[in-house]
Amino acid sequence: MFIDIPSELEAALIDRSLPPWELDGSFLTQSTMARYRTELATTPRFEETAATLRRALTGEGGGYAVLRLGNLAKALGAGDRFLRLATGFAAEVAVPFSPFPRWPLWKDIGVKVDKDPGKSSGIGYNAFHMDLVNASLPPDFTTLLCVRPDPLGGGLSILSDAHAAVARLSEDSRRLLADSAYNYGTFFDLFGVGEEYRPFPILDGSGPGGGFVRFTAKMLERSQLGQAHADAARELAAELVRGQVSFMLQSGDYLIVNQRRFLHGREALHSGQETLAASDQRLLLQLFLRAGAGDGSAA
Ligand SMILES: O=C(O)CCC(=O)C(=O)O
Ligand SMILES: [Fe+2]
Repeated sequence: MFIDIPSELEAALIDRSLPPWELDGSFLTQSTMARYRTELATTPRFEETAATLRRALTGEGGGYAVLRLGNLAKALGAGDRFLRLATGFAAEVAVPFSPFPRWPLWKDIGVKVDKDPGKSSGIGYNAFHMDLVNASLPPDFTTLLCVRPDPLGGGLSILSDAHAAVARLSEDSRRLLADSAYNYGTFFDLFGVGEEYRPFPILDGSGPGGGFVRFTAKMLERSQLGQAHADAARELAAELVRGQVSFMLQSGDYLIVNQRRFLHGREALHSGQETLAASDQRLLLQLFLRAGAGDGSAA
């Protein structure tokens, strides 16, 4: 699931400068998509690398990938030129968009020592979840570009195959998870992700978001749930941990997760975050992708 960029492709990409992207509402425009594709398609081995990426995300047994863009980040810095290349790779998978109208296309996930430690940019354990879990149409893919890992050595990324975890549960638990008995968080001012979904079933194979295991372990502590439904959700959380893989994102690593297949999270950052200057703290950039109809990524 780790994909290296062939060195001749790296060399060509370092010489290439993609134009700024344009947005149509919260989505990257078709003309930016076409322009990036045309530019990148002429670089050596780009098409095969993009195909490898798509296969890792949507092929048999796949569901996430880490594209290793570290050499490009080193050569270009983590500024606009590098972000345009990362956006170009993302656009080979699906359409980049921002569900948050007030945020730029790439949203910072830094370190906030005063925030709820279990939430995005908090310093604690970020339990298994899907992003925008309480939207009727969550992003098909969530992507995280690592600008800087935790210099103190914490913050392993965790991934788990959601459907494999569900398959290990008892039929009783699965029946409970299919009830519209779950809720999480608030919902306001979001674009491109449908309506608020509350309450929702965790297993909803038939709805507009068919195929999602609509789950966040954060609901176990932060939402009011009935006893039996909470127990089933806790079993699912435990199975996700049992099946997890973990790895450290390095500078320039680009993690892409197919939210219809895998759930993600992050181990706690190392203690001592408050002693670091903001410019040294871990920094990721987040981007979401919407699959088009019939491109196979919804499978
Ligand atoms: O910090 C991380 O590695 C993951 C963050 C995350 O999953 C989120 O903000 O939704
Ligand atoms: Fe997340």
